[in-house]
Formats: sequence, structure tokens, C-alpha cells
Amino acid sequence: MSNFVQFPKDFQWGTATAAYQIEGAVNEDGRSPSIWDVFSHTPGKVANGDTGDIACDHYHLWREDVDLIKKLGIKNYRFSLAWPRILPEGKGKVNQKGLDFYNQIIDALLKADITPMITLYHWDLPASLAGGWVNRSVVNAFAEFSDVASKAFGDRVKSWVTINEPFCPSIVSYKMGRHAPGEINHTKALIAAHHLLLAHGRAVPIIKENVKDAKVGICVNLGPVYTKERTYENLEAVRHAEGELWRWFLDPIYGRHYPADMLADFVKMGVLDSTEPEFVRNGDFEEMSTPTDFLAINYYTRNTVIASGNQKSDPSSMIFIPAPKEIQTEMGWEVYPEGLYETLARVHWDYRPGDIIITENGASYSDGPGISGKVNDIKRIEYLHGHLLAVAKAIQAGVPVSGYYLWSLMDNFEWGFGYDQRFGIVYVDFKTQKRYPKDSAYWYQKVIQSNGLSDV
Ligand code: IFM
Repeated sequence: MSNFVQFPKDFQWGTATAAYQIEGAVNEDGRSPSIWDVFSHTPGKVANGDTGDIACDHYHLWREDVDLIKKLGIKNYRFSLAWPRILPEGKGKVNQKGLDFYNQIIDALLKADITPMITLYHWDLPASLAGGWVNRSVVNAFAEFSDVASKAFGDRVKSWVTINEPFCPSIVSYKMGRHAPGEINHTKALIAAHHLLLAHGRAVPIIKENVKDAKVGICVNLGPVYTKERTYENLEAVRHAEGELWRWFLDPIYGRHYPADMLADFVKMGVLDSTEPEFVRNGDFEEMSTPTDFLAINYYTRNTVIASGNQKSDPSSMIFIPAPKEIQTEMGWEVYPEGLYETLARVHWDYRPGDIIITENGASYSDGPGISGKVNDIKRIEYLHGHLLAVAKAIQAGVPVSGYYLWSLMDNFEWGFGYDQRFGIVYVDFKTQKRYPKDSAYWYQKVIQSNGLSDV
């Protein structure tokens, strides 16, 4: 027997995108290059040499895209601003054409009865900001950008995310070297993380001052970390992996400074000279923990790690164990809906953010249109179904989740994977730029209409 699982009245159903992943038009109307333009144009950095030069050509097709969101009955739309369109030098002179572009979109969304949510930083840092996130002066530049954007759009946009997934432009960019600017220097990864958190904290009061009724939060990517056999070494690997993904970011945001065990690990590994790193200045932690209105969470999967060396000398030595192929998405990520429940519950109990919005969740499957134009993406529907039930379970358990934004509205530039990975509920033919809503889009439309879904 099946039961209908009802979501709370006023639950925010949405979808999300990010500027560099969809806009294209990288040289138009005064936009300057971002670090992702530089990175994607560097041979060998992105699959197939793909770049965001054209992407979904949303810069020209945004009217059609807003229409699509409306037709699908999606009530909330999260998008990001391209900093280099608005402040081509990163700071200083404002490019009115950049503001105009977003003004038109915001107006069209509101006219279509769609509530906008802005992400200020989704990784397309102006390349002109020398040193990027490793240079502390970027914090003031971000404050300036936040000020310009919230003054320009705050009369109509009330929902603001400062930084998307600080883990990526720090750890993925500088420790793993897989994201722009693609360096491998673990110390720089921690410095970048520090400046990202500080930039977030500095922006919050600025947005609040400019937009009195704004709701402001930061967005973190989370997922539980598991292991196989519970040996001392394996549990140490888990502690370090989740310390890096969760606590290094959430602890300072919620006023706890950096976790002592992680500081000690980094000293042991030679990444930091001392447990009181030089890049931390007086007052930084106070600023980073400026109270926010919600915590935004992006969830896709869990990780399973096992120790691969001597944890005592190098707590980070571990291997990530992939799940069996049948339960992986095309990104190789395990489909593990229970992990979303666990993530929400843990965040609620450990940090008490008061309000949680899931700002991304979705799956990459490459199903395309048949002759009829229909896209039968059944695996994505199954993925979404399982994850929405996990959200409902968390809400029933008392976790205050007020919204869910599906990643993504349409297939787009998936960073280092280029256009090979398709997360959209709308298929994009990148040759013709034709959009084809997938079955999952119509399925999601029904979920939204009925404010819930069946439990089977
Ligand atoms: O496409 C990305 C997005 O930009 C940030 N979060 C994860 C998504 C899927 O990898």
C-alpha cells in the first residue's frame, strides 16, 4: 500500500543554476574573464577542452528559460551573479550592463510569480583579482561586490546566499587542483578557505543593511563519511575526512573556531606551522560567525573511505571506495538518499541553524531525447523520489527544512567534466541550444502541484 507524503504548507520548491555553468557570452557587454575562463582555456584542465564560452547561451535565451521555469510550475529559482559582469576589475568601476542583465531576469521572474534567490559567489572570481582567494584583499573586494549587488537587486530579491560550497574553491581548487585556479598547495587551500569564510561573514551585515528584510545564509556541500571495517586506522580516516568536509567550515560559521584535532593533523602533516596559523587575525572568528538566517545545504552522496597508510603520521592518507556500479550516478557518486536524512539530522543537532534550505540535490544521467523529443530519465526520477522522501523524514523528525532546490534546471557546464555530465531536468542540445524537458521535469511539476509525493 502506498501513502501520500505531504510537505509543509509554504515549503519552497525550486531549482538552481550558476552563472558560469549556463550563461556563455563571456566576452559580451563588458564582462571580464574569470578564473574559470582562464582554467577552462588551459589545455588538459577540463574534459574534451570544454569551456563556458557558450554554455547554455542563457545570456541570450534567458527569456525562454524563465518561461520554462514558469511552465514547469517551479516557484523558486536560485541563480548566481557573475562577479566579472558586474565589477569587471573585481572592484571599483561598476558595469551597468551587467546589472541590467540581472535586473531583466529578476523582473521577468517576479512577473512570472517565481521567487528569486541570489548566490553571490559560485566560483567565477574575476581573474583580475591577483592571488585569488589566497590574497586576503579579496575579502574586501567581495564585500564591495556584495554591497553593489544587494543595493542593486535587494528591492526585489530577499533571499541571499553569500558563497556556494567554500570547500570547492579552497580544497578542490588548491589541495586537489581540480578546480580553478588548479594549483596543488595544501596550505594555500586552508588560506583560501579562511578568506572565503571571512568574506561570507563580512558580507552578511552589508546585505542586511541594504536589504532590511533579507534572509542571508551560506551554502555548504555535505554528506556523511562512512568506512568499511571499523578499525582504529579507518575511523581515524573518517574523522579526518569529515573534519575537512564538515567541521573545518561549519565550526567557524557557528562560532567554534577551527577544530583542534584538524589543526593538530595539519601541523603533523606539515601543512601548517602551528595550531595558531598566521593567516588567522584577531576578530576573524567573530566575523565568520556573524549570525545568519538559514544554512543552505547541497547534498549529492556519501563517501566511504579506508585508511591507506600510517594515520598517526599522516591522518589524511586514505582511499575513497566507490559504490557498486549499479548504484552510482554517471558522476560515479553513490545514490544514497538516507545520507540526506543523516546530513540534515546531524546539522540540526550539532549546529542548530534554525532554518535549513537544500539549495542543491540532483543526479547526472545522460539520457537524451528520442525521436518524439521525450526524455525518459527514470533513474533521475528514482533518485529524486528517494531524496525527497528523506527530506520528508527529516522534517517529520523535527529538522527545520524550509525548501528544496533541484540541481539543475538544465544540463550545463559541469566544471572539470565539461558537458559530459548532465544534471538537468531539461535536456540541452548544445549544438542547437534547443531545450527538451525530461520526464523528471514533469514528475517534479506534479510533486510541486500536490506539495508532496507517494512513498513508493
Ligand atoms: O554543478 C555543481 C554545482 O555547481 C555545485 N554543486 C555540485 C554540482 C554538481 O557537481
